[in-house]
Amino acid sequence: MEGQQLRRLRPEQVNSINTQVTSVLQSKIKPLQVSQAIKKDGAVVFSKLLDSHLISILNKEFDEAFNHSSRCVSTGEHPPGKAVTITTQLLEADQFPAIASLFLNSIFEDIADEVLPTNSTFHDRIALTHEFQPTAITDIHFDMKRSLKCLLYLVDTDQTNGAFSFATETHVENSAYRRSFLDQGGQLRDLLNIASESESIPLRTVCAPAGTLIIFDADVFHQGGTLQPGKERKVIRGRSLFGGQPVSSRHTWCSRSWWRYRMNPPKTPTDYYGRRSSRGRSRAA
Ligand SMILES: O=C(O)CCC(=O)C(=O)O
Ligand SMILES: [Fe+2]
Repeated sequence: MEGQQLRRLRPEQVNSINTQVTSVLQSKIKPLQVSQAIKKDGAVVFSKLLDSHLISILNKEFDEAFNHSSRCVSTGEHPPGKAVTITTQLLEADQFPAIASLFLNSIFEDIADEVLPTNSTFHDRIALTHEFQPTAITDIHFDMKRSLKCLLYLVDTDQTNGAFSFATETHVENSAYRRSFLDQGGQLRDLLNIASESESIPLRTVCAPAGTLIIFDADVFHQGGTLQPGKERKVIRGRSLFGGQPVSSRHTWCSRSWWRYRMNPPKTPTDYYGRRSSRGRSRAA
């Protein structure tokens, strides 16, 4: 990556940021209640969880991740704008202290353990995205792999700059569909995870100030909204991946599961084909 070396902070600066973040989280988030709400509704929104002081530190670190080089940061494809990923295992103690204290906080790990009980990975990669193209960020979809995500708005976000939306409680049917599809030998890449345009999905749009955090089961139908010309959005998101699912999206050629799939393909309920399509066959999500 182009750019100067990442600015290093003194240990006392790092500690002070860590203390501020932890005290906000501990005062505002009760992991058990939050986990129960996510299991029931599919998502929880903490409007303006962080104050403007922390938000400005996070914005500074966000910009540094895009403009400075570091071993733990890699650049990715993101057609609505640009994206980088922080690999948390490679993070050093003085790098991105606000992002690290927030997204690696044990409060979120407790929630992930409760919602995704089987060997889930916890925020091993943190994605930073900056959207600025006048386009839809995603279709209405649920993720191919079962996961729990924490998504933070770094700027005020509404319908004009890609606000995130979700459809309460839809994770229940979507999870059951994936489970049955995989139990019958289906390949993840064939999962029908995009809602058809003809189906009306009752989305709740999160129009909210910078500092708002959304924790969602990515099996709930959700969508990144559309940006109007000249508008931008900045978000940071951590992902915990459920351990009890295939690591690869297709069966290995001629493996037992591949033969099983060829001889006896999964029976997707017929009405599903009208209502859903697969990521591969739809506009990029
Ligand atoms: O960027 C968004 O608002 C949606 C992102 C999304 O679909 C996801 O993180 O799974
Ligand atoms: Fe998604």
